[in-house]
Amino acid sequence: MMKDLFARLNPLRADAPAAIDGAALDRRLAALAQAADLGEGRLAPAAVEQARVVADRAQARRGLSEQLTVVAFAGSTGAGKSTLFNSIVGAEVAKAGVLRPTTSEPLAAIWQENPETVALLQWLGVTRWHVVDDGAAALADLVLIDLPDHDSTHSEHRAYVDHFVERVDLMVWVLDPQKYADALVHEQYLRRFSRHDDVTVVVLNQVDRLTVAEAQQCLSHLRRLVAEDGLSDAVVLATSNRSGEGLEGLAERILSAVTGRRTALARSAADVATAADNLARAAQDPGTPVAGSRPADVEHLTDALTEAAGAPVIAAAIEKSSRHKAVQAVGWPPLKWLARLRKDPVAQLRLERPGVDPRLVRSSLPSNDPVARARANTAVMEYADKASAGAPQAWVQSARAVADRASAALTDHLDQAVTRAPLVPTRNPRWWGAFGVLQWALFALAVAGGVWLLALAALAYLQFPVAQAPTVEGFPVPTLLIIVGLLGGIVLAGFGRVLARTSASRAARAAREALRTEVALVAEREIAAPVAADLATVDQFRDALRTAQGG
Ligand SMILES: Nc1nc2c(ncn2[C@@H]2O[C@H](COP(=O)(O)OP(=O)(O)OP(=O)(O)O)[C@@H](O)[C@H]2O)c(=O)[nH]1
Ligand SMILES: [Mg+2]
Repeated sequence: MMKDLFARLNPLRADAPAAIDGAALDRRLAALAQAADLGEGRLAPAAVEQARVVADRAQARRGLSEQLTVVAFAGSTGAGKSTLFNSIVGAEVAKAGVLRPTTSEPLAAIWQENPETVALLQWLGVTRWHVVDDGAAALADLVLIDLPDHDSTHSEHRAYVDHFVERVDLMVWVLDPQKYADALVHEQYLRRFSRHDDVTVVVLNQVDRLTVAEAQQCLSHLRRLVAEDGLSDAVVLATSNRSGEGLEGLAERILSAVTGRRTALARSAADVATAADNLARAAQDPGTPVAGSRPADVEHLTDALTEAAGAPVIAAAIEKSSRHKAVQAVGWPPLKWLARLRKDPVAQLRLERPGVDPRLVRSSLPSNDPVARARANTAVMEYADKASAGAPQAWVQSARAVADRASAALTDHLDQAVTRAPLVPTRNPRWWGAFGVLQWALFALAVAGGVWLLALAALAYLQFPVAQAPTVEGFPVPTLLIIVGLLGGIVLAGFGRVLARTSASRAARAAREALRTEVALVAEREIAAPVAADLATVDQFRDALRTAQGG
């Protein structure tokens, strides 16, 4: 029967099931392996593991003869797999019967027994095979397998199906009019292989038991179900072993799979694409562009870290210290010593350590305190979330993990930024010197006036004839000297205070800027750069998946 069936067919009419060659499959396999590597630690381990298993299996199939095409009949018990197998082989090779289930082990039919065929059978796990010797040269490269039922009461039958469904090149699902809509075959098998249109055939067998109208109805319902399973391009045929209907169509499909010599490649390509789909699903990729490192976000992060590094405390200390020193410099000379009694807040914070390696010292700053640390962490996490916006969920998580790891050492880095930054002004404002000189001059005037008056009083007391002190507008000059000296000193001190306040807030601003410059380097190096490096792999992952999916 086999000979008759295939003799009528013209193998040249047979098209290759998919336009894929070995080099293209190798590229897709490499892309899948790369995507799995990039997913490692980011995606659910099962998805990564599954991708690797698929890649390994496809690689193993690549190493076996791709000239040979493995076609298997699977389906529910009693659907007629073994009978169909015999019809195709053209001999009673497989046992078919009324006792359910009949077939309990896979059985292969081969048309040439050579080392390649045997190696392939061994890899498939087939232990029983029949060598057909009917001279059908067109089928020399076919390995046909009859499987046990997938819906068996015997669990090992289902285990066989699960094993073979992952390995054979072309799956032929044989269903019968009673059970073709069973959820089991659709949900547990066909749906899982929605990428496998090219290498899946669904057969509605035993149509001789239906009227022509019923057969039409069943077939179109089955076509709909198969399309809903995602296999809209899969071939769906009606057959009967009794009437012979549809057997030629099935034989033709099998022949085209064999002569096209692309079925093994197409099957592996479909597996690779499915594994890539699963990786994409595991990554929860919205497919939107990744925000990445945006200058405004880095600025925002830098601001937050500058605050966390203690900018408010430092600025306040610098301001206070600057005012304090200004008062010392321009204050009224007799009272200067009072200012010296107060402690310099800059010294208290240990901000001034000329010539000391900043890596070796710690400041006594609030970056060490838990609130500042928490604030820095929040800012870092916010940054990671902003940068990873649009990325697959798996990368949103990994960017957070990268940022979290970076945060651990952040306190130290911020503290070093504080010690590195030139916070304390190295030079005092010039006007301090001028004011100081002026203060001393005014004080000297007052002292001179006082001494002059005392001298006059002493001379008068000692009854010396004393000339009147010179006057200006009726005021004696020594008295004027005292008044001008004292008043001038007080006014100058007051004026100095006002100026000191302005220059102190300038010094505070400069300190804040200097700190921010150092913190910006920390933010870039410790946070933005590692997060960006992590997110750079999103494009690689997406490209790899696209390649693996055949896009
Ligand atoms: N009417 C009709 N009966 C068929 C057809 N194909 C097979 N049968 C009969 O259906 C019964 C089961 O056939 P098998 O080929 O053993 O079925 P199977 O799918 O291999 O069953 P298991 O090995 O148990 O999974 C047998 O009695 C066959 O003669 C068909 O096209 N039409
Ligand atoms: Mg059987």
